[in-house]
Amino acid sequence: MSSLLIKGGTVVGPQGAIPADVLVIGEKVSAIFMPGDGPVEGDFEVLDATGKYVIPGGVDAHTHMELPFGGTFASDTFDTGTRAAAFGGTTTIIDFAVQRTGEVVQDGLAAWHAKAAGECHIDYAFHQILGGVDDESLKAMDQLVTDEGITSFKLFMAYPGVFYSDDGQILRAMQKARDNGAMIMMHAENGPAIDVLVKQSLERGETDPIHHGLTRPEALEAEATSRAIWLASVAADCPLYIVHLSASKALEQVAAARDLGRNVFAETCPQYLYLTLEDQLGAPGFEGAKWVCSTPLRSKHESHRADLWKGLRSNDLSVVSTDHCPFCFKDQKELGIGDFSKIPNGIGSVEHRVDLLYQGVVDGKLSLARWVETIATTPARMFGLYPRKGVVAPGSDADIVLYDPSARTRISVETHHMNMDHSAWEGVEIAGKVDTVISRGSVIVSGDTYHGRKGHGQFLRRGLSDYLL
Ligand code: DUC
Ligand code: ZN
Ligand code: ZN
Repeated sequence: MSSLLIKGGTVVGPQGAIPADVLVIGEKVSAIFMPGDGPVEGDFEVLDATGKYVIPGGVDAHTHMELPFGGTFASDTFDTGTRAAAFGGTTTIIDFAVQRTGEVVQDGLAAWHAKAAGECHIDYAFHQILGGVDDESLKAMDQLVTDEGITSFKLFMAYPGVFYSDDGQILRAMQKARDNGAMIMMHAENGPAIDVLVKQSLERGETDPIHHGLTRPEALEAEATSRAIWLASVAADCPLYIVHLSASKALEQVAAARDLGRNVFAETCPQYLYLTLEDQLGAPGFEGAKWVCSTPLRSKHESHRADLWKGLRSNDLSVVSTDHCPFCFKDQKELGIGDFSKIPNGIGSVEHRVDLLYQGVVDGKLSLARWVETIATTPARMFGLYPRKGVVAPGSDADIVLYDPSARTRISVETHHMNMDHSAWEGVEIAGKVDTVISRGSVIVSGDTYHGRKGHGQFLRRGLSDYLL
């Protein structure tokens, strides 16, 4: 069995930062020592972590590899997307298996297993999208929780005719989740109202990408968020997790529910912390298509970004995921030239989340401990992967990142590993860098060199969320 001694670094977890050495035996963390107290000789490789943070590998709880969407497919496969994730210090993804209306849930899940099996470079798990809530899919929810290790279900209040569920369907799924302990993940935007605004906008001849954002106003995210929270209360406080929260008023709804002690949680994504409606989505011509995603980027003239950072500090936002849903500009985003509503929705960031959030530490917006919590520990706990993932502790999987705060990262399409012909983060510089990435005891990235392999990643059956009352 191979062994590694990670020496001289600073181990960071939710409890803070402590200088310590970490012994890895096989695929697991075996022991943590006071600096220098570990074994001095033996059959192990020494990794010098002097000057580096030793953190748990990132857990990205929201990705969409190969998602069929808007007449095309998300451009990363499980192969390209998980390799890119590894380069960026993420060692676990939770992707979304899809059941479309009329399909059997288990068939949708089987299709996702077929896409991912043998292709992944890092460990992976699935949530299940329910595109049609009926007697059969409700029964399937129990089976997935009990037998398949799928313990969270995404519903959509948006996208009528595609993934949309009405309030009655949502309530039924929530009641089922209350019974079996699963988490309901909600895409909270009022889809029917958005469709009216989109139609009116197009009738006025407004076709540019910025109208994607203008027709998905904050009020329709806040209203849907509030409605989801009320529906969950009717379902006896069913666990509810709002995905890709982007707007201040939606966050207010989540914070109010949490103040009441409710089982309500939310994530945001790097794009909402940094990018804006005006500067990116409103870029000249069709350029803004690169930043078409839902929920949309919000106005820089309002307080969204500052409020989201505050929400991360206060734990009203518990997790940062990417909603990685990449589309190339050529032939994919271009499907929406002349009609913003036909631009495939999504931004690719799976490679950059750990770095982008570290920049929040550098900028004084997040503590080191909170960085690790939001990118690794909390997503692992939220979705039943803890303590196997999300922490550097004896017995946990040796998914470890050595992060170098004295190096720099410059993001560019020229250097990224995602299967995209552009970067939503082109030219962004981070005052830190992923140095070494270890997945289940194997060094898969060191510096800019890749040592991993397709097929190393294993499917993870998940338990119930740690946070349930
Ligand atoms: N939002 C996106 O931006 N892409 C995929 C689906 C979604 O909800
Ligand atoms: Zn969504
Ligand atoms: Zn998504």
